[in-house]
Amino acid sequence: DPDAVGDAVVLKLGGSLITEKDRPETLDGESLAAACDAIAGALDEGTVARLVVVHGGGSFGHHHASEHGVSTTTGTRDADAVMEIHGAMTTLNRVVLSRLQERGVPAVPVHPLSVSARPEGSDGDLDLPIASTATLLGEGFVPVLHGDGVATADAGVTVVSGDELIVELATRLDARRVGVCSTVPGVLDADGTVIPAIDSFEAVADVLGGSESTDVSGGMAAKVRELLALDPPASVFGADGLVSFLRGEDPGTRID
Ligand code: IP8
Repeated sequence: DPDAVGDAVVLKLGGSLITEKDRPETLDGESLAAACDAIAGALDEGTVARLVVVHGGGSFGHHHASEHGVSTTTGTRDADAVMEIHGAMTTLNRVVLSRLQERGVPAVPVHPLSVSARPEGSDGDLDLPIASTATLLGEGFVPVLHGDGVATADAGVTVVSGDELIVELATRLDARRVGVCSTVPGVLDADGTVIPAIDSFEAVADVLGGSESTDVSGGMAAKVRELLALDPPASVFGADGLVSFLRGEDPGTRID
């Protein structure tokens, strides 16, 4: 793949981490600042050379999506609804960008609604053209993508989650590592203890349950399944683990 960048790290900042999930369009400014400090520090130290950031929706995206009954599989043809979801997400994206930029991180936006689709015949799978992100990375920028609306054949506009985006990005960029930073310290077993490593779904299926989902993008079981299918190793960790992940360590749960 001529677009592959090879040594990129793909990092998701969960919506629950950077926003107050229960209050519409409310930021968790302290957690966002801490995450941006960790990112700026890693780029300064050179422990990460190329970084793509993806952030989730939290109380920005999910609030509007559920208000309009829109999910990753159910779409809308109402342009106002699309603009409410996309508008809230670009508002959050602008804040993330400016928090990164004020720490010297060369962060620039890539809006999924503008570049990707679930096209006819794709069975709902995401097509994410990678040229803009790959070229920005090659030129030294930190592309920042986000959960968004996405054009969907026969459904109008559905939601694309940050989790879908990191899977596509990691594959298309041939990334080195994937990190998922959220408010949970890792994948938890039945006692609430972090499982240090997962290398097969069968080993954890009982603990994770089937498909119970708490937001429009699906629960932990689906997340683990997708990260297992990826080529590069992935880590799921909490805010405390971000500095360590960016140093090349394996905080939380390593999924490989
Ligand atoms: O928080 C979904 O992204 P996620 C964003 O990564 C929207 O699931 C628009 C609801």
